[in-house]
Amino acid sequence: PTPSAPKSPLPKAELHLHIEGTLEPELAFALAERNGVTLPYADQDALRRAYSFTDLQSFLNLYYALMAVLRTEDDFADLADAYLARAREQGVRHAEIFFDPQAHTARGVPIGTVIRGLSRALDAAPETYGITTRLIMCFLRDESAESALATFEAARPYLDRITAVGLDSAEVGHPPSKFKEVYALAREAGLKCVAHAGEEGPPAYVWEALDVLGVDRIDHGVRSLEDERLVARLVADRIPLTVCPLSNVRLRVVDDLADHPLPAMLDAGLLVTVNSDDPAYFGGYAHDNFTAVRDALGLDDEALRTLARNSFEASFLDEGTRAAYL
Ligand code: ES4
Ligand code: ZN
Repeated sequence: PTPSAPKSPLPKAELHLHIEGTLEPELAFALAERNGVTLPYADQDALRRAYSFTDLQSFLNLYYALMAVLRTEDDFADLADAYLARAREQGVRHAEIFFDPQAHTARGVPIGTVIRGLSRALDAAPETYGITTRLIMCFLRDESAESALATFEAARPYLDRITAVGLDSAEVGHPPSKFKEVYALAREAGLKCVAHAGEEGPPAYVWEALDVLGVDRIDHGVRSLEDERLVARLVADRIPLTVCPLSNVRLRVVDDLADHPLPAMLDAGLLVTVNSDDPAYFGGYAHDNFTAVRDALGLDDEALRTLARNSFEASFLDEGTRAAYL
C-alpha cells in the first residue's frame, strides 16, 4: 500500500486570534516560575480541568486571571513566538493578532512592554516561520469609554506597529456605540477598525458596529442570521465575519458543532472566515477549526477552499500580496 502523504494543511490567514488566549498551561507554569508568580492551580492538569465554561464571562474570568504570569517584554515575545510556531504547523501564512493592553496596564505592565515584546516575535516571523502578521489593539468593552481613550493615547507612540483597533470582552450591556469617540480617533490616525459583535449580543450590536463605529470587519457576528436585513447589508458591502467554531461550542454560543450556523452563513453569501479565537482554551488552532467543521458539518473540499480564500480576501494585507493569495 502507498504510504499516506504527510498532510499539509491548506494555506490560510488567521484573522481572529487573541494572543493572550494562546497561553498554554505549560508556558503559563514556566512563566509563573520565571516571574515568581503563584498560580491558584497545583499543576497543568489541574489548570486544564478549569477549562469548562458555561458562557463568555466564565471563560473571561480565567483568561484574565492567567495573565498574571505575563510581566516582561520577554514574556510577551515568548508567548507570541510559541503561537507562531504552532500557527505554521496549522498552515497559517498570515496572522492578524489581537492584544488587550488594558488587561496588562491594569496590572502595572506598561503598554510599551507589551507592544515591544509582541513586536519582537512578530518582526522575526516572516523569516523564522514564513508568516506575515498584523497587530490589532483591542479595547475592553466592559471598561469605560474614558479608559479606552486613555489607552489609545498611551499607544500613540507605537501606532506604526498597529494596523487596527478592536473591541472585545463581555459583550452584553456594552454596545459598540459606547466607543464611538475612540473609533473616530483611530480612523483619523489611519487605522482599520474591527469589533466583536453578535457573539452573545444581539444583531443590533452588529448594526451599531457598522453604522456607528464604521468597522471594516465583524468578529463573530454569528447572531446576524437572526436579522434578514442585516444579512443583506453584510452581503451587499462584503463585510467579513471572523467566525470561531470551536469557541462558539466551548462558550455555548451554539449547543453543538453540528448545529453551527456556518453552512447557513456560507449559503447566505456572507464573507465568512474560520478562526481560533483563544486556542489554548477552546481546544484547537486554525487548522483544527477547519477539520472540526469539515467533520461535524460535512463541508466538502470546495467549501474549505472557499473559507481559506475568504481568509486572505478579508485580511488587511496590502492589495498586491492579497491578490497573490487569491
Ligand atoms: C474573547 Cl471569545 C471572546 N469574546 C470576547 N472577548 C474575548 N476576549 C478574548 N476572547
Ligand atoms: Zn474573540
